[in-house]
Amino acid sequence: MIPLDLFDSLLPTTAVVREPIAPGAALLRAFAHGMDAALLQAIEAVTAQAPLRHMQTPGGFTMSVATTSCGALGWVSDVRGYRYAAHDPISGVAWPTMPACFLDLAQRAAQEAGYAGFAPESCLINTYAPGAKLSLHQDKDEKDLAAPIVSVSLGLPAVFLFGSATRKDRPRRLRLVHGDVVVWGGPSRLAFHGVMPLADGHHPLLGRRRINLTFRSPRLRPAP
Ligand code: MD3
Ligand code: FE
Repeated sequence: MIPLDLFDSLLPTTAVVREPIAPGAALLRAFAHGMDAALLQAIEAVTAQAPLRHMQTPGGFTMSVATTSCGALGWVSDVRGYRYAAHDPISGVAWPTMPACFLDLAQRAAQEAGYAGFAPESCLINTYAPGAKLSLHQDKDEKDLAAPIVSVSLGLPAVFLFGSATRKDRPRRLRLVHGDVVVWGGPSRLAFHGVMPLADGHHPLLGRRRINLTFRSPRLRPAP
């Protein structure tokens, strides 16, 4: 009997394809690929406790993207503004704990992009049905701007827009597909970004939707 792993050392180790996309930002193509089923199962466990909902913007609009959160803090929006809260405003109880596979993925991706020691306290789960979009904005509700943001794309492909820290530069377009992970930090942390209306389609695992996981560290923590 020939052992199946006899030639393993002759094969190249599976390399992570890291594409620099802007100063401080890196695209890790297919980084979450092998974990997709585990991630989806964990997403379902979270949404069973804290259901997806269409939040109100402070300007009185209803978001086309459906959201929920897990971790110590969840991102919420209503007429009073955007903020992080320890409790789900629907149930009044703490957000579900962050699944271990979420934390593991976010930390490994951050490490791979050069941000060792990333400890996300919050994961926002954004769900896009066909037509849903996210207008150009900055993520600036977090006090710790030294911590990166890790974003995981699952399901239908999306056209992601990202510009500079001012609105005047025309944003670049980036197509993000199932399994792609982007780490945004350093000079790109305050870049304007958004998502074009989702094109209809069917994904073998997720069906007619896109799910984005956004890992953040909203609280200011003293440097180690
Ligand atoms: C670039 N979500 O929830 S995460 C958001 O696909 C949000 O649902 C998007 O933007 C989504 O706020 C994309 C990617 C992302 C997040 C933060 C960034 C890109 C960023 C901060 C600076 C630059
Ligand atoms: Fe954002």
